[in-house]
Amino acid sequence: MNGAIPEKAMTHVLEVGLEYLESNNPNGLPKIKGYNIINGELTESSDGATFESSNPAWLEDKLGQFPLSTKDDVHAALTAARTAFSSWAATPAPTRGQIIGNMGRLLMEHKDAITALETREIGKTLKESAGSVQEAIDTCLFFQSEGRRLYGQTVNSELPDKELFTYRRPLGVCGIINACNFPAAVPFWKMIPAIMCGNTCVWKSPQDAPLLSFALARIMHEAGLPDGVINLVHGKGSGAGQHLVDAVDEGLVNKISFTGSTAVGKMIGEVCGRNLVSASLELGGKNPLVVMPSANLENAVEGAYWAAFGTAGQRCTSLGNLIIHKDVYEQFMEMFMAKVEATVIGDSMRNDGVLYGPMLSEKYAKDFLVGVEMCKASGATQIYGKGTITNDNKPAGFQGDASEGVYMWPHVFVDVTQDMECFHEEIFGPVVTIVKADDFVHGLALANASPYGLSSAIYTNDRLEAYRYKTGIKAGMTGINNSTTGAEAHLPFGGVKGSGNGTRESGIWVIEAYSYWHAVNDELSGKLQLAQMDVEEIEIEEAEVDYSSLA
Ligand code: UN1
Repeated sequence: MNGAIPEKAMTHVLEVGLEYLESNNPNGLPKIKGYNIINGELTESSDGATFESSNPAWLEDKLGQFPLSTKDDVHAALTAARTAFSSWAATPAPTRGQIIGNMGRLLMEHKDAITALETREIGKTLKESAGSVQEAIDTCLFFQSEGRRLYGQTVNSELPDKELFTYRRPLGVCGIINACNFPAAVPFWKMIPAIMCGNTCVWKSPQDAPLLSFALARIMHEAGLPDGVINLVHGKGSGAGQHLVDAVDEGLVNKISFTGSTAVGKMIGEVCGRNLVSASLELGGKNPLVVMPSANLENAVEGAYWAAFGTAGQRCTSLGNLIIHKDVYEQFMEMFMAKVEATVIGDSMRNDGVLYGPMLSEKYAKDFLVGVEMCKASGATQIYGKGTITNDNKPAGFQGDASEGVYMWPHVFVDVTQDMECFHEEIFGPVVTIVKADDFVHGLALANASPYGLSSAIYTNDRLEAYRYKTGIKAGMTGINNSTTGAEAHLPFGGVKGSGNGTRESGIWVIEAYSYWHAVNDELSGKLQLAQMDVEEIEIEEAEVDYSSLA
């Protein structure tokens, strides 16, 4: 080599800066050449194909160009993850935790830039993007010290001179597929505990947030992550993500963790099930929020409004069915609609006081409009909302030039009943379906009647009602006098029924999803002792006492 730097080393993720492409971006922001990161190296797709990422608040603003990964690319990433596994699994857990802590510290250092990038790529308000980045930081800080625990147990044996132990062991190669609505928080919810437990990952970035994912993966490497432990592949539609799922059938994946739609989650669950591969599935929600007469109505209106329209309704925890007790229905609706009509919508990069921005991408906008049509076809009464916001069709609070991005009106449907499709179906976007309840029992029954069971909430100042709701609702998460959204990074996150397969993200509970229990026994007696059979038996002795004489 005569001292020349081998070409491969020059493409290492840490050895090249960002590459800027020619762009006509109206806001003067750069367009980046994005790469897959496989075994620490920046790679293009094997056939050279690419796709672009656009700012949904300003579609002409192109953030970058990314590899449209092929099956070969996904397989190269899986091979890298498989190769890196044994040495990563053998790295002491506190050291793995230290690297995770470094990730959190780097994220703190770059928080403003990452926040702005998230807003530019998916249109969430700056405040909300900062929240999502903070959730990723919180996850790193939590799991940094979990690396110093990752406890197993010492268990007493039933035989003498024998010791029993339990150890948490990593599963192997994890396929990570997340939606784009929490593009910093959710992949960290998955990959941070995965690598803390000693697993390696192939991360398929969401098609609408490839630049943010690329930046995060680079930060992870800067933090000291060894090559091949997290491998990033970009892709679109049923491309790279499907190749990753197909690889389960080929025996190349030991775990899939997926956040997205229930339909895709069921497909992944089937593939994993037939291969006995563990799957974590965080799926849709039609989250109910019940308002009872004893509630502080102002507080309830605020919580319901935020749950329905914050993030433009694009959280899996967003409010679906708003269930209002008939005695406070009129009063609640008057206050609620006053807020809805005053909603400020726009690009938070350029306007202050925005409640929500554009849809996450054009694809989400298209799907949302199908959901609105479904509400109409269900027979619900539409009292607010006129579809896509345009310069000729915009609510009073819209800021800016609507033709630049993909913005939606807030939508409100009333007279919704349990027999309607819109009562049961999740609609990802700014819409709420409103149901009237006769009493608490009816309200709880309505809250339990959807096929989902992710988040739920009740506003009441009656402690017994709150208790009965908490114990009677079938959901993974419940807010009492709070909105349906806003789970914290150290509580178990996940759902029941159509919302998932019972696995949890976050906190200590997620560790179950990325490790298996290994039971070890150490026979010190120098002989074969048979469990159950060679155990000393203690006879129950015949007692002289006549207990019946005591009564
Ligand atoms: C999601 O929409 O997939 O509880 C995650 C919340 C957020 C996370 C939502 N902390 O709403």
